[in-house]
Amino acid sequence: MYALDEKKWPGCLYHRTAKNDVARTEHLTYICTSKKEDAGPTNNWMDPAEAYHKAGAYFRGAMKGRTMYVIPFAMGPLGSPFTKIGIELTDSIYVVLNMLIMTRAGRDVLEQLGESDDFTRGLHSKADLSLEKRLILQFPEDNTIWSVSSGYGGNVLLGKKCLALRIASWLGRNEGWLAEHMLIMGIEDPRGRVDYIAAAFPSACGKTNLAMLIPPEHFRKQGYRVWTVGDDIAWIRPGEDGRLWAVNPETGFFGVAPGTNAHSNPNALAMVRRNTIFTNVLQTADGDVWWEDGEGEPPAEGIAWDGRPWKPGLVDESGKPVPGAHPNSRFTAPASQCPTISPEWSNPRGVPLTAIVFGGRRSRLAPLVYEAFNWRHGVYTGATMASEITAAQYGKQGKVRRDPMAMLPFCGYNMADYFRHWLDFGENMEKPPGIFHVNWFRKDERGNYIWPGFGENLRVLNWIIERSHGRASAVETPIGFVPAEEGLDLAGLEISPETIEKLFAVDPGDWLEELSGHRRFFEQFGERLPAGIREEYEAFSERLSAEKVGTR
Ligand code: SAT
Ligand code: MN
Repeated sequence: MYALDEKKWPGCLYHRTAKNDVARTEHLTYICTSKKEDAGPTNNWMDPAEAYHKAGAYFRGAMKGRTMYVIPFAMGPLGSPFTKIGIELTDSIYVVLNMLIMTRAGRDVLEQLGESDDFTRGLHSKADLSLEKRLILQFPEDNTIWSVSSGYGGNVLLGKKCLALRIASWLGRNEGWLAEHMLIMGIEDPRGRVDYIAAAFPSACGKTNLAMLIPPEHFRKQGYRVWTVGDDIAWIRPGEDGRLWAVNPETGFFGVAPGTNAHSNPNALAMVRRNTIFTNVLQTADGDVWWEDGEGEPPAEGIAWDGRPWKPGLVDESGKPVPGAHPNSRFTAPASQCPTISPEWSNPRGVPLTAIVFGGRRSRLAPLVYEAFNWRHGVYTGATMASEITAAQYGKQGKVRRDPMAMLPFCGYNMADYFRHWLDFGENMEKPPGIFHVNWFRKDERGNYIWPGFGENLRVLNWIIERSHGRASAVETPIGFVPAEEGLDLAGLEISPETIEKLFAVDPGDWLEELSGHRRFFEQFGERLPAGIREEYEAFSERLSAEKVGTR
């Protein structure tokens, strides 16, 4: 790890991973349960005994001559009913420094734990960093995580995806709560009333930007403010008042650097000015960093993420531009440095949720926003989420993959049981929040995005909040309620009526095709798929066939 220029980047460090180790490796990630069916068809499964044996061989002697660090850490504020404790053993100083930003780590945690053995056991070694010996293993029955031969973020910061999502989703099912891949944000209206929203999007779909959104002029003038609570993970529990309450179990942001600029996310830029770790961005000899689609001109020369010399305009043999920063390069920054961090962000009670939002990248099909008819239909909407693949996942970029609740790579048990847990969860709730679906990424025939996105997304969130309080008007379509004309506040935005029409179009033909995708996805769960999901599928199919024209 390198220290960056103290004047320009006080307290900041640079780190470069191995070239084969730049994103989570989902194909090497396993849920290790005694019964294969408990991991379900969407997870890789390995028998626990075999997994311990196989990884044990890779771990044997792997830390020889290295320093082993012991990291006691808490996910969630200490003393909160939400909080879970973990201990990670690692031979990577990069892991230690990141965990110190991303989690509450240190002596307090050990004191809180006392004699109890109720903690997640995490073991990590970089070993030889080879793909052949890389395994990311979750043992939910043993509350244990083993990760070997990687040094990349989500593979090795065991508090994050491994504990706070995979293991926690399992614990949540047993204990009656939800561990979700969701940002949490507060929207304050001119009267000072704050509504909190939790929103699930797959990795690299703009969760960090949305959580730190700056209201457009039109809203700022009226006194609207946005508060950031979390950008990646939400733990959600029913409160005594019948509402749902959520905490962000993390204490930092591990965000994608490329594309972070003064337009997309000025708050993130301000946040990463100090005490931040940069991974795989472009580095310069004089201790500066840069990334594509960031701020300022690229430096005249630098060292690319892969350690090779880099210059602006560099192309490969086929003439393709060579980026200086890896598309999945990251910053790790303390949440407390975010200018919009919510005063409630580490409240042990969490924050009450007004609405739950699902979203993905769909160039076609999904309108800008729609509201599910009720909780059960909302669960169906989340269960059928899909998104085009980004640089955060291994696979062909741009291809649509089904990613229920953005949890496909993170659900620590059979996804059919996860759907059932969600359905049951809503049964006993007095005041279930509304469930919505958004798509900022719709394109026109020429492939251009038709919604400006970024700060303007507040207009959509505002409709969601108004709707949740029974105020905004909507029109019923087969997929749910879309804003009525005049429903969405578009004041001060230059957007043509035709574009609006396109943004909200619901094409029954496209949706019928989508429906067969739902069926194919659900088939893999066989008998285990809950009846509630089946019934929603049938109801949706009927609504679609009854529909002649689908737009408002
Ligand atoms: O999994 S990471 O924590 O590295 C980031 C992500 O994919 O969301
Ligand atoms: Mn994520």
